[in-house]
Amino acid sequence: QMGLKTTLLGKEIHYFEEVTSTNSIAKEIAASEEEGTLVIAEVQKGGRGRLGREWISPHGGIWMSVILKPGIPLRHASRLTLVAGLAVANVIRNMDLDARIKWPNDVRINGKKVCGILTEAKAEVDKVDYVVLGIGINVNMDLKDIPESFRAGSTTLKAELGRHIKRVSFLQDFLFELEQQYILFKTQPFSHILNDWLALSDTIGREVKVTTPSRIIEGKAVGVTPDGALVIKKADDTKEEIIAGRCIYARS
Ligand code: BT5
Repeated sequence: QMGLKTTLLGKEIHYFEEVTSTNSIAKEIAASEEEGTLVIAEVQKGGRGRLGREWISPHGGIWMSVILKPGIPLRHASRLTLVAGLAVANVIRNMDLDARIKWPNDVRINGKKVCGILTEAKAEVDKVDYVVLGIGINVNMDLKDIPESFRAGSTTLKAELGRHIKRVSFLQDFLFELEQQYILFKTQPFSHILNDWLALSDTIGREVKVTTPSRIIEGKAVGVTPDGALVIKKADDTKEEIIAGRCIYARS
């Protein structure tokens, strides 16, 4: 098809020039698709981040959603965010760039975001019917294609490497890596993946401020639970686990 090195991921690919959001399309078709189906688009007009935020998706990036059917409990779905972040970081590190992961879903180079991940799941009682793993990677865009308000915190692979990246071969390498990590996810204790993730994350040990829809928690990030929740030690020495939120590093 496009020279993929995978056996599961990308067996079926739905390719679009322009969509609202690949995650939205993937969710619409997920029930009738086999695991591994990919939705990919050149441009997203309504790319979504978490909690209603937008994801800028002009020409030159990789905007894709992977449909997975891991048959896991819903509370474990957020683990797949970590799996995807690890796979993205590994592939970028293979290009000699120092990619780091910021909890829960940002892959960054020199403190600038190059990739975001949006995991959405549908569950019957507690078991997931499907998980849609939405992955956006800034590959060949010019930084001027990113609105000024986001530009300072963003980067692209092209900007970091100073050259154009062949998106098809990048995608082949990424899908191969993601498939390897997904196989490990299904066959090994999650602690193995978590350890690899922790080794590439720059969040633990930092003073952070995490915003959730209901409140703001400040303190030191001291760990990640097996479900991917961030453990924060607050000023009064009590600990809190946060499963989802926006994390900002305090200056220090
Ligand atoms: C994310 O949300 O980082 C998840 C992004 C997921 C995008 C993929 S693309 C394929 C699939 N289809 C979709 O519709 N979505 C997925 P969050 O952590 O909420 O971060 C959003 C924030 O990142 C925004 O508020 C901006 O500050 C910043 N941002 C937006 N677009 C960006 C870009 N292209 N590069 C870097 N930062 C960006």
